[in-house]
Amino acid sequence: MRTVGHRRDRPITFSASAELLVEGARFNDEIHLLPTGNLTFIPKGVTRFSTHEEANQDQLNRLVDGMARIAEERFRELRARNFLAKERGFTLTELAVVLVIVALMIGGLLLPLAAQDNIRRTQETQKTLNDARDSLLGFAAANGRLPCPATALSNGIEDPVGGVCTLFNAGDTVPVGYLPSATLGLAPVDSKGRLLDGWNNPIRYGVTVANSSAFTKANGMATTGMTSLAPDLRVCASAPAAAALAVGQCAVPETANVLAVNAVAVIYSLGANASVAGSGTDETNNPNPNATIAADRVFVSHEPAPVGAANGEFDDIVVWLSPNILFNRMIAAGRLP
Ligand SMILES: [Ca+2]
Ligand SMILES: [Ca+2]
Repeated sequence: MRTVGHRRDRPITFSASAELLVEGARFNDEIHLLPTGNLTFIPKGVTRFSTHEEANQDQLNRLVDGMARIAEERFRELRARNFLAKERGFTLTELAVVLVIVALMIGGLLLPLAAQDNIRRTQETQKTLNDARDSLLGFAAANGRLPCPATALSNGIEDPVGGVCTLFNAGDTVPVGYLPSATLGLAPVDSKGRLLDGWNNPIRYGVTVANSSAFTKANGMATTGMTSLAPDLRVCASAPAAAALAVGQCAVPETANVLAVNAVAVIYSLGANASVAGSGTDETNNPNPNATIAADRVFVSHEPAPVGAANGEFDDIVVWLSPNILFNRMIAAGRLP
């Protein structure tokens, strides 16, 4: 038998007196005042038991049930708090660190992508230029001459057809225009029929006027004869000094700074900087929209150089036609004796 508060045990009777009912109600109120807050786990009202043991057991059961319920509620509460702590996301500091890392990663990815793109365009352009050179050899084998350059208005057709080629600007001494893609049957071309490089800019073409334009006139090479033919286009390793440029050479004497002294034709792309550059010391030698030097027989070719290089930025891609390869093909085709 347990005593709760100052309750006096009373004998169990089967006829509830008013005094016992009052005592039961008072007992319930006392239970409600226990230090468990408002939760006593004992429901209000009067419950009848046969024995005190049964009453005590019921009280204990309700306490145990109640405490278990509280423990369960606390557990759920704690679990919810932990979940919120885990799911609350990033603080501003953490977010800033993450953003810096992401920016670094993107920067690291973009740079190689841009570089890769440039490499791809360069390789594409190199192949286009080589194909163009092959097509010139084929054209020469078939026609006994080389084509003149195209103009911006000639729709990819050489201008003029089979003769002394047009000089495009005042002061020019060599015809330098666009590769005559339509005459050669090359693609892809723009709306003006000009073969495009990897940056979608038209490819340029210059051809020698040596031997009174024998290389572009019908049967000019055969008539002049191999031993007399002296193509004169220069491809220099860098811009010639003024004295050399004045005589159309890479150097004086021409024993240095020279890649070719007898090119028949030069085919080139202005590179990625076509629209904005071309006036640097080296690029200005390859006629382009931004160059100021008239078209002459001197061209420059070397590895790309960045902005700020001694002779300025350089990204032109230049190939040229050797007279010996041309003669070889012409002989094979029966165009030269
Ligand atoms: Ca360029
Ligand atoms: Ca030049």
